[in-house]
Amino acid sequence: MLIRVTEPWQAQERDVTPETTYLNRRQFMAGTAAAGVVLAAGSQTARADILREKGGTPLDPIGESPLSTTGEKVNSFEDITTYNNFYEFGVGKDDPAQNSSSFKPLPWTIAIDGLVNKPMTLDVETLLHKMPLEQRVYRMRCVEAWSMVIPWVGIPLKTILDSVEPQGSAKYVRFETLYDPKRFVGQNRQVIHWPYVEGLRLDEANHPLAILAVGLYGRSLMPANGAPVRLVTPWKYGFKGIKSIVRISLVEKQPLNTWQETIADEYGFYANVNPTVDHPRWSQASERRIGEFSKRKTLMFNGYGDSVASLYSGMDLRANY
Ligand SMILES: Nc1nc2c(c(=O)[nH]1)N[C@H]1C(S)=C(S)[C@@H](COP(=O)(O)O)O[C@H]1N2
Ligand SMILES: [Mo]
Repeated sequence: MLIRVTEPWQAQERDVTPETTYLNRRQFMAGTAAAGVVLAAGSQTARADILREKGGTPLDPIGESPLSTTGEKVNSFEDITTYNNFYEFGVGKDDPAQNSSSFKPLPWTIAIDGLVNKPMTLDVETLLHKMPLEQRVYRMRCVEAWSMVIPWVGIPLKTILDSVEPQGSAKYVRFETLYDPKRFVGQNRQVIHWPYVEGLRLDEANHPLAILAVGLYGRSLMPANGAPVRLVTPWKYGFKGIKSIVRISLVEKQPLNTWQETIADEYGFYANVNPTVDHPRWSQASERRIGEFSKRKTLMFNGYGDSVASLYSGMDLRANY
């Protein structure tokens, strides 16, 4: 039975269909694999209902941005919110959805500081309810060679950066995820150095395609997708899209991002999607679109080259990894 709650983040497991019921049902189904097809379909729907019930407050009004990717099938709410990379909740693809049910993103503030004239503490409620939000449908290409199409809701990062007035010496933007092992169970293990850090060159951050996303499918973000605010840079590998941001700093030197720090010969700073530069352990020439069977060719800059290639003129794209 589903009980509506006004603030989804206040929902306890007992208020909605308990996750344990779903899990027990799934374990039961695993034992009856022969009947699995029909039962699985029912369970998928039930799960999507649960998630929708818990999945954020409606965001309004939302204009569709002309910068949206059109003509491609958008992934389902279920795909987008249950197949995730978010090591703060665990390293498995279904860990973020499973381990985030009690995570309450609000209240939340983001410190915006460093080489700026007007440092500020941004209350995320302001972002959610007082700023002009747009829907942006973007492809997302993970460095692990899978992809999705996601209808984000957010605002251009440039709008936020302009409001703090970056100084002339500011050349890069550094982003930091919340460090709180009590709320992020995955942070109790040192799989990577916490907090997760990412960075962009200031001109990349000011590019119109770069957004701070606060929602998807017209609702505020699920914790698994980086609630309440995460970065989205669709021409770069997914790991640049840092989640649950608490600090944005304008800095002079190129920040050391988490994946470069962790495995420098496999992951770099720019991380522009590039089908001609293979990962040391796999090809980047093609990708698996979640929900499809045959592989797709990966596109240079994930298909956004017309608008972003000029950011890198004169640079060796092979060194862009
Ligand atoms: N803080 C943080 N941000 C993160 C990650 C993470 O583990 N921690 N994973 C990244 C990776 S590898 C990808 S592909 C995207 C996945 O975003 P999604 O789960 O919303 O599809 O988030 C990125 N942002
Ligand atoms: Mo990724």
